[in-house]
Amino acid sequence: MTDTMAEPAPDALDEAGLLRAYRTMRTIRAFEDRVHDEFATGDIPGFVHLYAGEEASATGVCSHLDDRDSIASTHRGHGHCIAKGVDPKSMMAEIFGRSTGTCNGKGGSMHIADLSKGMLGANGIVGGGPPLICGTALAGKLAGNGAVSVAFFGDGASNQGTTLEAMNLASVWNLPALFVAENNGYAEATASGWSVSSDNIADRAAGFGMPGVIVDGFDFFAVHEAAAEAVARAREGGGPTLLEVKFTRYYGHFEGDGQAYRAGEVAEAKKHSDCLLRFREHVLGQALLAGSELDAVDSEVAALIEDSVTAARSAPKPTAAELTTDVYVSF
Ligand SMILES: Cc1ncc(C[n+]2csc(CCOP(=O)(O)OP(=O)(O)O)c2C)c(N)n1
Repeated sequence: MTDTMAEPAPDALDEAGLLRAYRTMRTIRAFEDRVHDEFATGDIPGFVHLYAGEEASATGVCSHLDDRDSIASTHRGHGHCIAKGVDPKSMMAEIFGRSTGTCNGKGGSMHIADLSKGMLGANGIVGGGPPLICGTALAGKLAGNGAVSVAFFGDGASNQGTTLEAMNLASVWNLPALFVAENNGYAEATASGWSVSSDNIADRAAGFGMPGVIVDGFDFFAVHEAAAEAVARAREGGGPTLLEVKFTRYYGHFEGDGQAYRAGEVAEAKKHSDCLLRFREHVLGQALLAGSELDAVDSEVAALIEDSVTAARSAPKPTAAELTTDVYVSF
């Protein structure tokens, strides 16, 4: 590429785009697997909810976004952060509660935010994200800069009044917004069939006058394609979309969850549906990438995660004198 050529669009699935997508999904998986192991040592403070198994959703959606775009996340937010460009090293330090962390060690797993990347924050309040992105979407619309705002939320959060009000408002105000319902089949231990009133969360979109799209969340390419259409529509002034992404979460609801409510579905999903395996099969089958390129990404990511943990463990914790700093932020 010459100096005068523009960078490729973030959503282009050329060789660089495919490698970027694979690296993002692999980074999320390796990050989550390692946090699972580190949590078991007892050295990570607070509550941790892991995203492993759901990587194709954050990656497929965020591959269409840039730094002017905003996302709001959930309590299961590490994957969304990584896909939106937040530094995994600073995230690991944050999860360990160290002052080198993204939020100087005061947010922890459930409150990682990086406004420089348009990451408005992971969120301990179920259903807290959708209203937030109505604010940034309205700001983008008024600024006329083409910025799009995305809310990720779970099947449980889809039943919250805040989520339903936000979708109504986004539609009434024709906001550049995307609502991504990440349906992993459970809200804690409650199966979605017990709490969601229709077979598909996306069916509810009709009631809000927006398109509702269902996508296989293990298939990066399917998410990428569906999100491309929804993001383009929002950028062009066409208003919001509800995208329902269906998959299985690999770990328990939180670290420490005994998972008595489910049996063999995780092993089944890992064996037959896993997003990384499927991606690999697809790009190798179509000769889009070489196996050695993917292996190289795996090694680079493994080294990055190792580094992140070593750095986090040796970093200082915030001092008592810093108790009241970083509490408020001007935005
Ligand atoms: C307003 C609110 N109500 C209840 C809770 C407790 N809670 C934490 S996570 C969770 C389940 C969320 O399920 P879902 O939205 O499907 O997301 P998932 O955990 O499956 O990713 C609940 C009820 C909370 N944090 N906030």
